[in-house]
Amino acid sequence: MTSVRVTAAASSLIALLIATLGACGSSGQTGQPAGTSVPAAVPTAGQIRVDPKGVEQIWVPAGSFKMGTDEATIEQLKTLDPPSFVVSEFAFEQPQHLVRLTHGYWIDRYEVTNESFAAFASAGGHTNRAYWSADGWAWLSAQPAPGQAYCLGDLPKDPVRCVTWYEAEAYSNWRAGRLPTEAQWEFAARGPQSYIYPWGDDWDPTRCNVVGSTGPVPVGSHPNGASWVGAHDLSGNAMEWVRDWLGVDYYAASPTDDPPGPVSGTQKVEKGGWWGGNQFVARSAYRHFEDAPDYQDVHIGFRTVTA
Ligand SMILES: [Ca+2]
Repeated sequence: MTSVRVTAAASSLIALLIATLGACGSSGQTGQPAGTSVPAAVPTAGQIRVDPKGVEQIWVPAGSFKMGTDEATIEQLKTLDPPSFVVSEFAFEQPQHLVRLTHGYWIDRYEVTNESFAAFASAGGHTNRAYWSADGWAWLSAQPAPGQAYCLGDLPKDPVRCVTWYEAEAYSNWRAGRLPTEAQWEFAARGPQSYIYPWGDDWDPTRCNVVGSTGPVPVGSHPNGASWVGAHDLSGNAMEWVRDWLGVDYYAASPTDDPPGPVSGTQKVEKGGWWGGNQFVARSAYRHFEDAPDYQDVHIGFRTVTA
């Protein structure tokens, strides 16, 4: 009988130790007190998910890179006979400066498609005030017939274009996201190595829909041009609205951490170059910004970021 009592006591002690060790292990791994919910694991770079609207997104982890272009690279580019309008814009890529994205984020794997933008419109995107900023709603209310404009190339999987920055903003709100900041967009394209192009430092016209192109192509048509995290068409196809206002001197005073762009302005930055462009505008540091947020044309689309 004695031996039985000892065994039972030992069993209870062992069970208690196991339970205690288990609780300690859980707390040590998650930083959460025992008994609280365990947070989801942090995604890995390039991890793919499908968001609630059915759009594929890629995880970009927190990290640092060199934003903009250094003087030596610009001098080298000038030897390649760039168009005069590009030469005049080089200065806005300077000075190259360190930027740190302190939080990871989900960015669309592809440019927003006609198909996805049509879903936004069908869901009342142009009638639901909740999706629109005050300026965006004022723009929309002044339109004779709100809705998606016809645009050259209207296949469902083509990138949506002929959309204003305001519409891109409203669509992103419908997705429970935002337009990427310029820094988020550029980091998704260049990565910690700060590559010149999404695939590396050497120009390769076969990796993007840019040179000699007469129109958009379905998103993802150039998989060998994907960036370090696997985001497609960051170079070419549709040029992409980003969240930032134009600030020609902003890089000189940009904060290192999560630069949001100037607080106000009249024009928005556009990234990645366009179909029919050239190797200079297809660089990830290139900044095209002559367009107000109510501008639209056949070259300009966007993608969305979700925290
Ligand atoms: Ca693009």
